[in-house]
Amino acid sequence: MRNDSVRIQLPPGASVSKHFDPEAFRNHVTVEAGALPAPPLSKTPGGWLGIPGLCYQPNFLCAEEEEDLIQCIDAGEWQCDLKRRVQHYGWKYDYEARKVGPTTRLGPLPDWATKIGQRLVDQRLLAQPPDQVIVNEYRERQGISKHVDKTDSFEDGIAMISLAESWQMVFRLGERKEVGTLEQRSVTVMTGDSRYKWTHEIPARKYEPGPPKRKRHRRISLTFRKVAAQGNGRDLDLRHRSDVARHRQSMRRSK
Ligand SMILES: O=C(O)CCC(=O)C(=O)O
Repeated sequence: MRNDSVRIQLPPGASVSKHFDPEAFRNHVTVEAGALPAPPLSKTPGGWLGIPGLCYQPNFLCAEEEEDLIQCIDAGEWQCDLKRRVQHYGWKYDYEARKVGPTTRLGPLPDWATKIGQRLVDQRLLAQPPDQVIVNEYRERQGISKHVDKTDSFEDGIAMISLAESWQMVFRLGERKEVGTLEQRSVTVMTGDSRYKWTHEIPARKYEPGPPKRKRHRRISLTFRKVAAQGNGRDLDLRHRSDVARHRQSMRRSK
């Protein structure tokens, strides 16, 4: 038997029809059964595309799971006040005020989102269970402009799952530009520099460059986040840094 294979002996006449999920089995053995310490947080060495803190994992979902998820999402209610359609779960993100707040709590995540959130934690892709999900639907030319997810609304660790089509995402920091294809069924996780220093965007265009060049139809992304606790360390740190800057400025003025 190879190291990465499992042999199960069945009684004569028995057959297995259930899909065997090797990743879930590995997690059961290494995490739930407690026989071995939990594996370290999955990280692409040096970061995917050379971006520190960026992690990419193809085939996070199987084709059947992807299909089921698209069905669940299409049965949900789309919000149509942006160019692209969105759905919010857990907490509503207020695009005008550009934040989540105590009044924007929607309730617990639906089952499908809780299960995926748990898998992200089990696979050490996220450090804590997410409590907010935004579903984005992009059709043809639609995209999302470059941005950093709000640091005062969301914690470190943001997971983006891609469904239906494989489209490129562009990451930028100053003069640097990196482009990666988010394949359908993959997950991309931003932590550290990739989450706080780099911007990310989905270009608005009709075709994916390829090769082969492909006409875009529809991509759905599921973004999993943890809403930041009020006054968490990072907020205080940012406040502290601006206080320091203000203090330095007033010292310069008083000289
Ligand atoms: O489409 C994606 O995968 C990313 C979406 C995104 O950047 C966002 O919701 O802030």
